[in-house]
Amino acid sequence: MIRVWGRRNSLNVQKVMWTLGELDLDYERHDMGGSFGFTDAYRQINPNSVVPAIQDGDLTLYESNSCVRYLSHQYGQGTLLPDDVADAARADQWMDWQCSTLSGAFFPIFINLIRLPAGQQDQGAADRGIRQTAALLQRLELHLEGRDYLLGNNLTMGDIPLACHLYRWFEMDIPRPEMPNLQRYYENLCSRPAYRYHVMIPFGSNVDEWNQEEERNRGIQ
Ligand SMILES: N[C@@H](CCC(=O)N[C@@H](CS)C(=O)NCC(=O)O)C(=O)O
Repeated sequence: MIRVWGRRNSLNVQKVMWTLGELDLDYERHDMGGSFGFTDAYRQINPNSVVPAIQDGDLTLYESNSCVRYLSHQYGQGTLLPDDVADAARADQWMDWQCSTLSGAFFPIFINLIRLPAGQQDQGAADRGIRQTAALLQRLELHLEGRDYLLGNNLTMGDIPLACHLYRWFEMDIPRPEMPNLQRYYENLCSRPAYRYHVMIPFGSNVDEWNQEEERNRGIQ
């Protein structure tokens, strides 16, 4: 039984939950972070006071992409973790691109349009984020030509971090340039039950609705 700490509406927690869902693993999720706060016991596991963290046997681990990688290596050889070493490296590359590049462009959009109260929002920062994210996604658009997923025909761990952003990108009330390959990729993701269950969780259109959704998801496994 794998334990996960983290609120259900956190993008970084969703990476881990979706991985568990794809691998059909048993888990127990404990609400942590956001309106649930952080317990001292949790801070012993993740002293950074962010979510997620996981425990599998003797191993406790934080950093969402490391958790996705661990679960894929341990339980997803030949599925989420490609057998071929070069393909595994390509999957790693996309995971790193998400946290080194995409995440920084996307963060100001979500923070300023959803998470902050109206008086504290910085529309200029959100607009810059929208432009930068669209430019980055344009690279994906080119890459996805002729591919169903980032590495080809099958979902791998390389898709997971990045695709968690796409639900928000496609569902937010923001301008989006037309990107047919990205749209097709998103539809492939939406056809996966584990993506729908763990990632496609409504986030509302402002911080009050966000908080209501967070509460609505309390305790849901
Ligand atoms: N690099 C870390 C970042 C974790 C992170 O920033 N998590 C956010 C949620 S997505 C968090 O814990 N925020 C504070 C909170 O939820 O209280 C990871 O990928 O795990």
